[in-house]
Amino acid sequence: MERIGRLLRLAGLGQGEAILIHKPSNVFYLSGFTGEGLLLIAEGLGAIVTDFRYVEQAQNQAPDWQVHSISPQKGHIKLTAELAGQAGIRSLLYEDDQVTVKQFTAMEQAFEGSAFRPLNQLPETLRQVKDAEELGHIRRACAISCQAFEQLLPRIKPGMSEKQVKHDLDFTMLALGADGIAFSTIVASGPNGSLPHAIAGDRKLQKGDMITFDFGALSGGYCADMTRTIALGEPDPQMRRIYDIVLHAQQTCQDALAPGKDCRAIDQIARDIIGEAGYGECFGHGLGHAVGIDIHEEPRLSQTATAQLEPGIVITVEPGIYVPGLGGVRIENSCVITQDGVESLVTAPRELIIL
Ligand SMILES: [Mn+2]
Repeated sequence: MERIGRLLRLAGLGQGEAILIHKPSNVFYLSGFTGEGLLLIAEGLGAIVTDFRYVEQAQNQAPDWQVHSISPQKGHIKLTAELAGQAGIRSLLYEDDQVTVKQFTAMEQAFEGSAFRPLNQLPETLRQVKDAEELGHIRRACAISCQAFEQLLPRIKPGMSEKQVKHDLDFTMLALGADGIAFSTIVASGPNGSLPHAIAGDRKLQKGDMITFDFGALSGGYCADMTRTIALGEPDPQMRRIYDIVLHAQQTCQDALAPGKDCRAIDQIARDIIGEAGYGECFGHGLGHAVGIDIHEEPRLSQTATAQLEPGIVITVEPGIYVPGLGGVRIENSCVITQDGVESLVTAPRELIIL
């Protein structure tokens, strides 16, 4: 319940005010509950509203919380409104980036006479700085990902399809103890590498291909995120040069991470390196994003970022160059900001591997 205390302090809730949580990642972060349902939180009140399927699970995962089960006559919103009424709640903070218009209409009816205002992503603000337990999960997810990649490499052969390689990598992560896959694994070979979010398909690997792998294991509810680009046989000279530019950008930006650093300035370092090498137009996405329960969290390293780094933030550094018709290169580490600098949780080598 320590996270609830911090949330209540951050929100500065007064008498008769409560917080409603619908977003699954926030439900998990605040309560530990991984099933479907919502949270009603106020001073001295922590309630999970769920259905029959999850009652026992909620009691086990969130032993300090009241667990309430809906019925055919009383759905999530009606039951929550009843609990709020009993607690004297007249004002609610809700997730306006999650609740649907339909749900909000039902809330206004059920919580008759209550005032609603946006929660403004306060749980996500708390989630930016990871505690020791969270870092342990992300560290393990990254270690599994690196180990799986190392095991996969000798099995990659010309003639395999991107899909076959993807399934092998996913299976290897699971066999090594991952609870799941953090997001759909990207395997992009040859010219497909110019698509930053390519979908692994039936294209067969050929000698001379560069292949980009963007993947991560899930462990304890937390994501790893890493990208490596390798060559299957001697690559095209231009691709080799592109690799060296991206590697230089990745290393320079990662080394620049430290508490107090400006997220926008870090992104600019990559943009300057890639721009000066003549590929500015071929790097169209942000340099990185925080990672945790969700694969994409705040803060970001981007041209519009306003945040500064602080210890405990886990953030990716993933510059890339994408040339339509030719291919692409991206190299990505998930890094934790430490008291005086940075540590990469991804330990796989970044230098070009030629199979
Ligand atoms: Mn990423």
